[in-house]
Amino acid sequence: SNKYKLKKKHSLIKDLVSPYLSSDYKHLQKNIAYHLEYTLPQTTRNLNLFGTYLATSYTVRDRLLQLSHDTQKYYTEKKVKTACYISIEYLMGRFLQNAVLNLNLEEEYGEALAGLGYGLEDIYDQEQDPALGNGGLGRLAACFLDTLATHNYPAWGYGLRYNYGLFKQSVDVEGDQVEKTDVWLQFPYPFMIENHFIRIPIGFYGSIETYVDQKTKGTRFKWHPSEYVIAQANDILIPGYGTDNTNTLRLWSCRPIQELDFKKFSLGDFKGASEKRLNAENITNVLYPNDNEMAGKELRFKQQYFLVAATLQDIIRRLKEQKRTIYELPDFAAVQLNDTHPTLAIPELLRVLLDEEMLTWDEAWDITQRTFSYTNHTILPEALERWPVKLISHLLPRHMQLIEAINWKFLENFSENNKESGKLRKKLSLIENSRDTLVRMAWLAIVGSHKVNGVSDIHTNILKDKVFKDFHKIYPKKFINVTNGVTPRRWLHACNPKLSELITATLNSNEWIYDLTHLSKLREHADNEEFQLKWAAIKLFNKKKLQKYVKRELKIDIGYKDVVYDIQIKRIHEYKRQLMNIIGSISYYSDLLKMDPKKRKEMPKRVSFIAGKAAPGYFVAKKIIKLINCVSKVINTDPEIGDVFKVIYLPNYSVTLAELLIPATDVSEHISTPGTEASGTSNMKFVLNGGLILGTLDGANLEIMKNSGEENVFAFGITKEKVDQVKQNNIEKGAYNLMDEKMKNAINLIENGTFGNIENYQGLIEELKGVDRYILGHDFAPYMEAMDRVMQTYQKPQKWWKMSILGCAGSGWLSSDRTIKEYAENIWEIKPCPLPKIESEKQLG
Ligand code: T68
Repeated sequence: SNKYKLKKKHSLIKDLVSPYLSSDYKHLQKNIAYHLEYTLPQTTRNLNLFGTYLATSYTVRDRLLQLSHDTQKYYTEKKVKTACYISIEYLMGRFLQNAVLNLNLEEEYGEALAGLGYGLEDIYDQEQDPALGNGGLGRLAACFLDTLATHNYPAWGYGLRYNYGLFKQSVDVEGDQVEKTDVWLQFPYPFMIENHFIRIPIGFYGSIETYVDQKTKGTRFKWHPSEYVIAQANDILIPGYGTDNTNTLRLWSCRPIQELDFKKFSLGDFKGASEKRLNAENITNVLYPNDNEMAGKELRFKQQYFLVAATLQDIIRRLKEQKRTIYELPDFAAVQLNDTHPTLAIPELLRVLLDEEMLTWDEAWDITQRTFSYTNHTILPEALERWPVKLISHLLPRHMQLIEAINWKFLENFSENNKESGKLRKKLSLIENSRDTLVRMAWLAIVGSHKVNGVSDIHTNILKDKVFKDFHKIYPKKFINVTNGVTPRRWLHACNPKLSELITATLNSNEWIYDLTHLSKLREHADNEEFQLKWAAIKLFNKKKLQKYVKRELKIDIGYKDVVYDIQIKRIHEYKRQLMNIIGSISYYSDLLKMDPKKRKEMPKRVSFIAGKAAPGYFVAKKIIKLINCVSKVINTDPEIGDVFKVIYLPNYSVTLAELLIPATDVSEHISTPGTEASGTSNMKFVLNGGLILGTLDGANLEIMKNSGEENVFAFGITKEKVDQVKQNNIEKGAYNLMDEKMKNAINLIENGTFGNIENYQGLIEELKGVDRYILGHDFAPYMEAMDRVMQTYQKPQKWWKMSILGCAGSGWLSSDRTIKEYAENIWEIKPCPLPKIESEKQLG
């Protein structure tokens, strides 16, 4: 039979390729040479670092392809339930090192490349970061993918392949942020594989046809889009650490239905001939560069629909390929909505089930709710998505109709009879009647999902008690907490190899790499002087690496021995309070200047690093960057200060830069106004690498304090419950009147022009003196006091390193492995499905 022949062909091909993929170093070398010779266009020119990086990457990709084929085949045989993570952003970071480590081929590749005259590190360094995300939300998705593969969960990631990632940032002579397009695809990216077999048509605009279903005599609807584009699949294969399971991240790029309009072309209208192509390509052209803010642009809305429509068709196609019925969808796939950006998946699935599969409303709604779940990442009102009804009706008329139907059926449960329930209906309505009529996407996501989760304890409580209070009353069981986590593979094992080695040697096992709870055994070494010295020596080594980078890139000389490296790295946002940090530096600078020179020289030394991008349209954030740079210039060139204190702004923050900074950090700042940072995830990465936290009672800081011990965190400031009162006082009495004297003095220095023209900072200062929404004035004194504690503690090495070790020892629960286990068990109901070991020669080292 045909089936038999196909099976035979499969095994024939496998037999033919498997010797090719053997992984001793000689073989790898042959494979690299093969790709240099036959895959790249010109061997003579490719015999350089970059060409060798490409060829090496192709050999890794070959191996991943085979593992991925085996994985998909095995999952299909086992009829497993799959998690599908839909996210409009993935902040993956570099791929090559991660893949080589996860495949456990570092030694072999090192040897193979050495034989060709190259160092593995230099080859790794050739790769560009694919910057298809903004910040925490996108990076979380990337950590989840690593964990899902490592722990053998059947899972898919779905996202968009933007032509241009997040902009590249530099700083001009005036200290302003300059944005440049990130053309990451100008060179081949070997780890992304265009899948020519998966091309899916996506409709927009058009009209709705109404007709009577002859069988049921009920009314049915059909959407006739007036425009189509194609969703083209681009696959990135995600290897797990120490396992053969290799999952897929499928990124859609938008193509036109027709590449060129020949009619227009032959009439000489060359521009018109390509118009449709350009319009289509536009959809996946750029990543919107906002973090924690809604960009209310039509093109963004199109991106969102394009992503979910392609993804759902892909999932349903795979379901049907397995000869399963549409009723089985919730047992086939658990679809997670990463924030509200993919919420249109809810009306889209409903449309497919009603208009194409011809299910009844009740059947379709039941399947929809059982399929989806939704993660909220922010409570900032400016970030909660609301889209105009007018815009939705125009672009997706049938979806708007369905959203109205969902709303109507949902509100039916709440009578209109009295004033109270009338008020409640208004609050619960998916459609808001303000100046514009708007759809509240979070409301839609809550109603259409079976589970809604926040990303830290405090954040989930705020969702339940405040932001989604009325929904929580109606569906108390729907809301759960799943605290974020980070992958220990990238964020310790790969980025801090020396610490990784020390931990493995101390615990006598490398099991911690995939079961991080083993770190707790480091506790017994926390007081051990010899161990402390080793631990401290590694920090010093990592600091030296950073010091060299600063010298090379910024031409600034900083010390690293007996100098505290204090770091705040994250997107620039008012709520994250980088402004408080830099005003703190101004204040400290002014204190230093007032000191007796002899005493000043003896002060403990500190370098304060700040890095992070501002959204190009976020005027205030850009002014904060300018202030940081201008302050840095004054302090760093002041001969009175010398090496006692330096302020360094590092441009173009990225995953790769974070991998250099985090292992080199003594203390990191997570100083958001209580109640504003949903979780934060870099705080977790620092603790994992023996960095201490200087932080507010916000987000995951609180849980870190609980698990690593309060005494091992430099915490300061008020609880979130007290914030409203402080804000109220600011409004009533004027923030300036309540402001700390030292902060007033620092602001005075800005105003008298010490850091350049005051006009630049007028807006920043007016806000601080007026309402001060993020209560910097109130928190300034405790912040400075906490920094002082940091500096004092650093003078007592035994105490410091003990804190550092205990922090790390208590960070087992910070692994995204723990997070994903909770998603798998409490939301998705999926189980690990490891490939049998026989299928590969690879063993864990
Ligand atoms: C972050 N959110 C949270 N948003 O700020 C952070 N927003 O506390 C949390 O740890 C992290 O998510 C993971 O849960 C974001 O990063 C965005 O990037 C974003 C992007 C587009 C629109 C709105």
